[in-house]
Amino acid sequence: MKILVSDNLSETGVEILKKAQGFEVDVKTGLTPDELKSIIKDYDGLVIRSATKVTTDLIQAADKLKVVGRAGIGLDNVDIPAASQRGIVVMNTPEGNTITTAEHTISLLLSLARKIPQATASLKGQKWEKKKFEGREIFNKTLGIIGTGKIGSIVADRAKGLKMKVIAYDPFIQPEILENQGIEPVTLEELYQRADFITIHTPKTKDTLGLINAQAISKMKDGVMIVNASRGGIVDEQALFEGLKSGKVGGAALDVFETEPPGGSPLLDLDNFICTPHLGASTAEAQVNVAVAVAEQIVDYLLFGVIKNAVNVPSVSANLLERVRPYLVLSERLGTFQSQTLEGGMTEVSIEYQGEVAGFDTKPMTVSVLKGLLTPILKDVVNFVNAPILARERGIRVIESKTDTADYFLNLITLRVKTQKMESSISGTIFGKYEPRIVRLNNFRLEAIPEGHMLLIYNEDKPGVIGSIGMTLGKHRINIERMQVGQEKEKGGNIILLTTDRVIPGPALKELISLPSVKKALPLEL
Ligand code: 9EZ
Repeated sequence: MKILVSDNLSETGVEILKKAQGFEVDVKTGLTPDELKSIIKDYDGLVIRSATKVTTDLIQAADKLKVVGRAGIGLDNVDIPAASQRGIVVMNTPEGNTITTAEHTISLLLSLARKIPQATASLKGQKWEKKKFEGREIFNKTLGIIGTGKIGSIVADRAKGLKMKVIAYDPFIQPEILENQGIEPVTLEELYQRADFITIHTPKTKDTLGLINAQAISKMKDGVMIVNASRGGIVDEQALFEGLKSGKVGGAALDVFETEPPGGSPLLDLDNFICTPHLGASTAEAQVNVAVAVAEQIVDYLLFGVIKNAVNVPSVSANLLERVRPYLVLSERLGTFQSQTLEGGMTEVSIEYQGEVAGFDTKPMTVSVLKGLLTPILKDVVNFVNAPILARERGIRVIESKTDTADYFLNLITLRVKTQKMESSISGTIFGKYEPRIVRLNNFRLEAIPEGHMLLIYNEDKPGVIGSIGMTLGKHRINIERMQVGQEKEKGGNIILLTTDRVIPGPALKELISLPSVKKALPLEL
């Protein structure tokens, strides 16, 4: 087995690979895309961090490649669908650097409160400015945490150790789960009103991009201090600049930026702004953790066929995989589709398997459903191993049922999801041997291919609506590839499901929603 390590990997990880039976390991970092492409054909495994770009082009040339392992979490640099198409397993290490990132957040919080970076710079400039650097205590202050997954929870625990009062908002975690961790669950509005310090620990999603904007800041306490060591762009840098300049925001610490490095950002000139160059996950311990994890995972897969933390392959034995793959694909797509139509955090997911599919072990399909449901909200941390754990940690009840026959279909998978705000159901089937189809959405019968860029429109049943939608999309040069129209009987409205040739840009979506008969338009990425 030949393994290429193409980004800097802690030596401990390289050693694990070298010691594995029959492994030959090359470490070649800093290759250009062309150099990498010219040598990749000989390798069975590729180990990367964030620098190597695993593109379709590279994958085309990778004749023997079976696995790509990312030491760390983010997979922005890997074309996952292209890898899946060639049966290449993509793995990451979602747990190796949570503590490190939480600790960095606490470091930034205390540095901000005590102006340590500014005071260091002053003293190194031969000054002794005691008055200027008077700080603030954090004892008894309220910390507002947005997003309480793995990292946010550890931040909460550490902050409680420092005797802060911890309140948190996470739309996808049941309030009782936060209460059990000694965290007071609050709405986002209340968090803004009460927090002396605010820290963000969410992935970057369509809901969190620009979350901390001018409007959000205007709701916060005067002098609030803001920390972001999650993802760049969740804090709107222009709005933050204005808040810091006016004094509304007392101080801010960013580890991540809209563009990295942030170049000429005016934030860098402000006295009450401190920062680090995306160091959240950068400790010796975390780098060893992720290197060891990725090395062990690659060895386990290539020598023993055991898949851990894969983002594109469920854990199923190879011979069974052939037969159940269509159902695994269908399950994941149904979950991904439905997740993007939901409002409110999920409280219950019930999955019904009917017909032929009920004859298989359905556990992997349930895992696929959960991975599909969670990925749009939690992004790269979700994989085919931890999806059920992540669901349980969020207080989501999962119920499975099976019946041997399905009305009208040879096989049918139905998801019924309850959230704090709504209930929704979706059904899908496999046509022929391999073709996944969505056949029902609540009371709407349809036959849609769950793939690509889709748009779900709820509209009033009136003449001319479809025309106006087509015109609007056409004006923005968006081509409609497929279209389904139907009535949702109980709600008396119409539903249109479109597949478009590309992602619908914000302005086009705004225009669609403002059309007189359009009630709702949800873009869905499958
Ligand atoms: C937070 C969120 C969404 C959010 C998204 C995810 C954990 N988490 N939190 C505030 N995945 C909207 C507003």
